[in-house]
Amino acid sequence: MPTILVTGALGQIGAELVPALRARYGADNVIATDLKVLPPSGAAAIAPYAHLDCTEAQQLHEAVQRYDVGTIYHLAALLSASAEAAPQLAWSVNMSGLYNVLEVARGYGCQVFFPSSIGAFGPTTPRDLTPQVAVQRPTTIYGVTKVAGELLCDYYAGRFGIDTRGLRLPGLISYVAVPGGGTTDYAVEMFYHAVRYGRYTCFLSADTRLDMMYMPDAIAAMMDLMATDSGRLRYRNAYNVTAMSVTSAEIAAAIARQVPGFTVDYEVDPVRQAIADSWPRSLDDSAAHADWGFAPRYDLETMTTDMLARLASKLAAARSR
Ligand code: NAD
Ligand code: AKB
Repeated sequence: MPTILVTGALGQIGAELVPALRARYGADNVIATDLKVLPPSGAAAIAPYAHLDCTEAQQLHEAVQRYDVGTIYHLAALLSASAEAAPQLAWSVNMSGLYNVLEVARGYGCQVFFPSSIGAFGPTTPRDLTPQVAVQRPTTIYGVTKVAGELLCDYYAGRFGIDTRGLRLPGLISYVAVPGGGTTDYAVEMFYHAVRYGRYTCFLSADTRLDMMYMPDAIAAMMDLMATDSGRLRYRNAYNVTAMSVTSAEIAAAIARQVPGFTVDYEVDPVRQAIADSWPRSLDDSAAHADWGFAPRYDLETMTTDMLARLASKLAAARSR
């Protein structure tokens, strides 16, 4: 089978997507790549691994040629808070990276997965049950790169016949790798702090409501979308997907039901609060359900139970080393 290449593979999603792809398609058929240069022991632990800067077109061409790549999961990007702190770098990584991936896909006939985000919407979008097709005027550089990325994927599909597929992902909650500079990082931090300290200071207000999803559902959604018969896909830019629409206080309450005495206080960071306030409170993901059978398994309660159990054993194992 053609090889799968994952860019940005050492991040929050890649840390779980790569093992899942290897379990389904075989370890040797999935090449993990990232900007990070790993020591030989680190690279060996996740082999096959290659250093790859997606802003360097030549590196992508060489990797696709060397490994006979047929599918690219393009995860490399700066997330919303990091992007707002370095907008020029965000444009370069998020846009040049995607352009290089699409160009190499055009040259070698690769299928491409592009993760968009709830950040592709803005304050003029309807915030509740945001439709699949809606106004997209984001006010963050992250959102600008996500909308432009969606349009570019659409263009390459229509103009060159490239098999591009994408998801508008909500905030992802996971325990394997820590999140990499997003506005929704508080949702993950809350779980870590509950297990470690029994308390957390949240950088968004208690009533901030955003869409969230547990990582196993996100990984399944990406792989299911990529495996779907292409004739079923009405949208080539990105499908809305979500599992729960929750406030910070509701996540805190769900944790407190299982970690007695857990408390959260709130010290709002105006930059990240403004980003969150410009995003949808809930997405309408009926197109994903209808077109390719998207069906998340975890809600807030079941996710909380699993997250707390997995984190407790992970942190205990780390302490005993
Ligand atoms: P992350 O920040 O955890 O990981 C990104 C990875 O990209 C890092 O390992 C980083 O080293 C790498 N990288 C940065 N610049 C690079 C470059 N020039 N070349 C190659 N690699 C580079 O991000 P993530 O959470 O894993 O997100 C992956 C993708 O999913 C991103 O496009 C992000 O916008 C999107 N997304 C994530 C979430 C979420 O909650 N995690 C939600 C919506 C969308
Ligand atoms: C972020 O907060 O930047 C990401 C996202 C929702 O795109 N987690």
